[in-house]
Amino acid sequence: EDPKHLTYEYKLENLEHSKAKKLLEIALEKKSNLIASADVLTTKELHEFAEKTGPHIVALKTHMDVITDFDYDQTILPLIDIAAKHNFMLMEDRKFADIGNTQDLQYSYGMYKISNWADLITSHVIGGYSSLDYFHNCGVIAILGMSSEGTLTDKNYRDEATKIAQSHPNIIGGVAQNELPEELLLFTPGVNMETSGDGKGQQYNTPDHVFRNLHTDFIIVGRGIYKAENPEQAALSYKIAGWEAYEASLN
Ligand code: 5BU
Repeated sequence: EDPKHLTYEYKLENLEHSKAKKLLEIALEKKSNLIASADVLTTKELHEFAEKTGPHIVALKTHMDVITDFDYDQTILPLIDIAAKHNFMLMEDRKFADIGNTQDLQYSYGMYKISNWADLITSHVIGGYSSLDYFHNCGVIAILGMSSEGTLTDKNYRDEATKIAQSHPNIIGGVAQNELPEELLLFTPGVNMETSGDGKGQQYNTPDHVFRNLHTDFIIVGRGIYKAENPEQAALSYKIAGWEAYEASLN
């Protein structure tokens, strides 16, 4: 009988994209499926958060445009070193949503120069298949479904967006709140073990729920970690909870 949830080993063998393989290798090595979302406001907090959570995560997800003192050399270069030291990938949650030419410019230019350092980026697929052609050297994670109350990503949208994600070679997976075809890695934000919402539309589930019911591959946790009294301990707790939920979902 087929297991309910495919293993990381199976996906590592069957997925082609080098960034997908790398992510799965780190997951197996660290026994972690945790991506920490570093939604902090300063370079210092970002680096401290990366140092503390680094040993426990497969990737650090950023919104670089909220860093108030962003400076490429001061913010990005040390972060690259921290990521190398603790062996995690860098995921910029940029959520591109434009025509191909503009996305090409936003990806490589401006002050963030995302293409220089991001292993993974998020992008809407609202601009259509060819809008995704310019994301070279990174793994693209398509926004297929959102976690927020009242999102417009209804079934019809998700189905059409998923078809683009399945067929585009730059795309390694999707952000969604539903199960995806096996050739796409599933990344699920809206994970928190303490609360069911944030009063601003965010809707939370537990790690257990998202592995058992959605067969997710990676959980994304922000405030559950960076707002915790002890973020390092919280990262470890989410790492353990995520891995146990993954193992339980295999049976
Ligand atoms: P939180 O603090 O765990 O709620 O943070 C969740 C993060 O995931 C935050 O950076 C969001 O921008 C991101 N996110 C999300 O919460 N839901 C979605 O559907 C997508 C991204 Br897409």
